[in-house]
Amino acid sequence: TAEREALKARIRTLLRERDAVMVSHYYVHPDLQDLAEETGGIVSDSLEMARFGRDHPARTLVVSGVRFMGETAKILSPDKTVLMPDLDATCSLDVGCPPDDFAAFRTQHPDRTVVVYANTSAAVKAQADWVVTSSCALDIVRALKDAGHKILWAPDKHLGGYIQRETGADMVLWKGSCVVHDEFKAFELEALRREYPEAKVLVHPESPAAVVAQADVVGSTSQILQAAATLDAKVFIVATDNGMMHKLRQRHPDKLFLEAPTAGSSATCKSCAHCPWMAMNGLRGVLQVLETGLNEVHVDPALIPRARLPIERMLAFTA
Ligand code: CIZ
Ligand code: SF4
Repeated sequence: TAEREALKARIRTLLRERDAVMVSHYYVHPDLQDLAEETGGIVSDSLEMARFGRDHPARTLVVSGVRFMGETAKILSPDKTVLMPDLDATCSLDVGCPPDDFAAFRTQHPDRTVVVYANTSAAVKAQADWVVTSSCALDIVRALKDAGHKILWAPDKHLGGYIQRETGADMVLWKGSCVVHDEFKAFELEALRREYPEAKVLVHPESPAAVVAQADVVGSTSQILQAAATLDAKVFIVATDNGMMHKLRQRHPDKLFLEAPTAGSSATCKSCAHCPWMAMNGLRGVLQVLETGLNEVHVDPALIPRARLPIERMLAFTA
């Protein structure tokens, strides 16, 4: 619409004037994904968002995603200004892993190497040996296991369980979950697969084990994109936040992408898998923070050096 185009035009101008660049996650609204790419920013997963923000020369990063992504950007670039459309955009994994409770959990397992998922607060990252995202978690835990480490894992129990099954590593798991991926339903997925027997099934490992077990490819958002490009198939069933459908359909207009069924599936909403916090990001919010400088992400400076260490280990491991 005309209003959307006017918002985008204004944002483009302000990005230039403010020496700012947009960093968007695959799960946010398509407008924010496309605008980030058109203006020299990036749309990606949390690992590449972190790397891009660290390496880009712009003085201001506008992060469309959820709180932990803005915090990671700030931790890696404390001298940059990090703005987010809505500072209340959090994540059920972050909320479900309070720093004090996590410290107590760690104390019960002093002999274990602490590996935390990027979807955590700065105060939890500051207690970790390693930070991982879903695109590198498997490789990092496998390397740690091979080096003789026992693992303390937090917070996603499904991703942790998947890694445990794949690597055979000795892991104790925090029992958190993602409100979106936890809702994918194995029984309904079986039914959909019977309807589309030629479909390949792509599953994010934050999903329950019975859903992961039906996957042709288990992987992060970037790995799901890659599978859609490389697998010899025309139909895919995708179990991850449906924000992902935009990039999949944009890159492969000749292929059919079906959303894996969730508890909320119905005639009008076959799958209702969309993160309520990712949905808080919009063009209006981006424009507002560029105009006003409001919604700046702050991380306690006392936490930054310690939180930065395990993130930089991950970036070096995956470089
Ligand atoms: O579910 C999320 O928040 C994901 C997939 C984050 C990420 O690592 O990109
Ligand atoms: Fe967190 Fe799940 Fe939302 Fe990702 S999709 S930000 S893991 S609640």
